[in-house]
Amino acid sequence: MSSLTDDLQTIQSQSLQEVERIISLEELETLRLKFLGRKDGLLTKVLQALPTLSPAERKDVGRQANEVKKALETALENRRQAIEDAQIAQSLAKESIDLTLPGTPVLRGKLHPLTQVLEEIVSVFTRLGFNLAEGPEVETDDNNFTALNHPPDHPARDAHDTFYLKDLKDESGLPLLLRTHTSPVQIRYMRTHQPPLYIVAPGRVFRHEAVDATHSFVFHQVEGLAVDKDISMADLKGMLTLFAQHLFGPGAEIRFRPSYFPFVEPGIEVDISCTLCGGKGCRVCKQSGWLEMLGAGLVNPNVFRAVGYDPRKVTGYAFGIGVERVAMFKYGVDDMRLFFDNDIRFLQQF
Ligand code: 2NM
Repeated sequence: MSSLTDDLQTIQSQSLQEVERIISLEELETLRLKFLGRKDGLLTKVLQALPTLSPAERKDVGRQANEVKKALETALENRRQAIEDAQIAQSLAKESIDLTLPGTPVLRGKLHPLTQVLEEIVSVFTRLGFNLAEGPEVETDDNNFTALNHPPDHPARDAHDTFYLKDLKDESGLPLLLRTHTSPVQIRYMRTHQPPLYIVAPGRVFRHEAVDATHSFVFHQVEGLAVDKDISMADLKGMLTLFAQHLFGPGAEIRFRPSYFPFVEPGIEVDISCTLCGGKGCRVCKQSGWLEMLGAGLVNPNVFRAVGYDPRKVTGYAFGIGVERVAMFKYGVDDMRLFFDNDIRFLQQF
């Protein structure tokens, strides 16, 4: 009897000591099995021996054994809790986020400067009530030239100026071409709509010419067209003044110079006062105080006849704006090719 009591005391002190040294949940389980395992546990064996004892001994040893068991179970549970707490604390320390570290930069895309300027020009007119009109880049000879009052021998029709798709023919057997302006969009629109009409036609156009600082074989235009009763040069001037002031500020002025385009009569070229230098003269306006900005005029009656309008009943104005040209003035860029190189260091500035 006293040997079992001694055993229990040894088990208690030994097991409680061992619990304190344990640092992992695996070791903890091994220890639990060593003392409390169902078959071979040291304490279990004592409990299994109880029936061989006399009733009096059984009571004493049984109570003592239960106390040792409770004490060990409590110690194991406390240790388990301590190990888990330590593990959580460790992983928190390892995974903690330093909110003072600089973030990873997120690269943001944006619209190409030419698209920004094109959309800005278009919005000046759409907010004044113009409708947006678009059309194909591959056009017929009629839409691009004939209906726009270009005679058969007009130099713009020369293969040195226009890209012809010589294997593709329209219904009259004439080769299709890459549009040289967005005016054919307006021809299509007039053929399918009746006046009054106010439209802007933005888009990409193509001319067969050498590339340099101020020319590209592909560029962008925004053309406008107003057809109504009694449209005059004064309406055109008012509209273009609003455009100039939007683009270059409320102090901007415009001036008209006579010029010639087959689809208008009279034709004019329009200068805008250079508000980059306040008209005093600078690098961008080449010291003149004026920027040559766009072409315009009153729609030639031949154009109206070509689309089935009666030129005795309606008049109209039209204008054509070069987007690259405007972007160069606006940003002081002196070489158009920069817009097409697409060097990210250039594009990021806009
Ligand atoms: C320009 C200059 C002058 C123009 C004319 C037309 C149309 F279709 F109505 F006849 N559209 N655009 C025009 C007139 C374009 O660009 C420099």
